[in-house]
Amino acid sequence: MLDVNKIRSDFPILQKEVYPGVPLVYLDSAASSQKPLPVIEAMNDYYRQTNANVHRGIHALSEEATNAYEGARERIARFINAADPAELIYVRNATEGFNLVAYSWGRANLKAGDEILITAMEHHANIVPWQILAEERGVVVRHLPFLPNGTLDLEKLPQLLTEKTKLFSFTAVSNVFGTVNPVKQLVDAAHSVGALAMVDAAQAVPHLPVDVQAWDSDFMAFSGHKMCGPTGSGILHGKRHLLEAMPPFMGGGDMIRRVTLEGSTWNELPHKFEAGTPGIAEGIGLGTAVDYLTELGMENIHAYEQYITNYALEALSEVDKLQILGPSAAQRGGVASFTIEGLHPHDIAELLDKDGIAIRAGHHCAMPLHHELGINSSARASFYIHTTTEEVDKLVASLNRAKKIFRL
Ligand code: C6P
Repeated sequence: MLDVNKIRSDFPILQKEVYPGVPLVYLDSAASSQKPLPVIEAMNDYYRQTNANVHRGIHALSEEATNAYEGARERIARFINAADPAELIYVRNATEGFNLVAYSWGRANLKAGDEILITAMEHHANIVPWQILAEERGVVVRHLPFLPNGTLDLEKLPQLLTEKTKLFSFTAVSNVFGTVNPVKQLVDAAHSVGALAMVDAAQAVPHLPVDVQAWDSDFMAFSGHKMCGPTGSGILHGKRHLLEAMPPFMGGGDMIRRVTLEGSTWNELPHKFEAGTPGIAEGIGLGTAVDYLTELGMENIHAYEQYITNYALEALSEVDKLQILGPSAAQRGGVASFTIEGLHPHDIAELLDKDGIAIRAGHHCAMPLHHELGINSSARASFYIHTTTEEVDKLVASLNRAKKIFRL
C-alpha cells in the first residue's frame, strides 16, 4: 500500500485553504494532476542552473541542457517499455499526438473510402482530428458502441472492424466511465484485419503499468500534466518503421538535416517530428515525474486507486437519487462520474466548491458519450495517489448537504 500521508507532504498545494478555514479537497486529477515537490524543484533547478537551448550550442550549458532533456526521454521510454527512446516524440499533450498522426500518417496513407474505427467513449482529442481528416479526404469514421455498464460492446467489433479499416484508435481508460479497456485484445483485433492500432493512454499512463511492447500498439499518446508532470509536456510513441516512413508534421529548426533555398531533407528520429525549440523544462519535469511515479511503483499506484475507487463507489451508492456511470471498481480506474436526479452537475460542482472540494462538471470533452447516455453532462470525482478515505467522506457529506439545499 502507498504511504498516502507521506505522499501528501510531497504536494505543497494540498496544504492550501481554498477559502479561509476551508482546506482543498482535490478530486479533479483526471483533468490535471497536482505536482509533487521533486517535479517543481527539477524545473526550478533547470531555470536556475542549466537553462540553454538544446541540440544547438557547443557550450557547456547547452550540452548540460541537452543531456537533461534527452536523459528524460530515455527514462520515459523505459517507463512505458518502448524499444527505443527515438520512438518517443515530445509533444505538448495527448491532443497534439493524435493530430500529429492524423496529419502526418493519415494524410500520407489514407484515401477516400478507407475507414477509421474509434469508440463511442472517446475524448474529443481522439474524435475530432479523424473527423477533420475524413472531411478532407473522404475517409469514413465509424464507432464501436458501449454497453449500458460503460464497457465496450465487443460483440459488435467483427462487423465494424473490417478489411476497409486502416486504423483503430481507442482509449485505454475512459475519462468518464473509468473503464479499463482490453488494450491488447483490441490491438490484436486491429492487426488481424491489417489495420494499425492507436491507443489513447492519457488516463492510463498516470495510473497503471503500461508496456507498449506488450500492447504491440502502433501509436500511443499521453499527456504529462495528468501524471504529476508539467503542462505543455506529453509523448507520442510510434513504432520506428512507421515513424521513419511518415512525413514531418511541422517544418522548422531542429527537424532538418540540410536546407537549401530549393528544398530540405529531414533529421533522424525523433527530431524529424520536433520542429523548433521544444519545451525543455517541461521534458525535464516529465522525466522527474516518471522518476517519482516509478519510485512509488505503478502496481502499487494501481492497487491503491482500486481501493480508493471501490471505497468511493460504495460510499456514493448510499446517496439517494445518485446514479454512478460506468462499471464496477474491478473494471475501472480512479474515476467516478455520476448524476443526481433533479440537480444539475454544475450546481453540484458549485456547491461542493464551497466546501473546498474540486470536481469536474460538464461533458468532460466526451460529448458523444453523454449523448449516447441521453444526458448533456455529469459530475466527476477523480482520485489519485494522495486521495484519502476522509476526502471521499467529505465528498459524500457535501453531496448530501447540496441535496438538502435543493430539497431533494
Ligand atoms: N481529459 C479530462 O478532464 P490533453 O488535453 O491533450 O492533455 O488530453 C486530452 C485527453 C485525451 N484523452 C483522454 C482519455 C483524456 O482524458 C484527455 C484529457 C481531461 O478528462 C481534460 S479535457
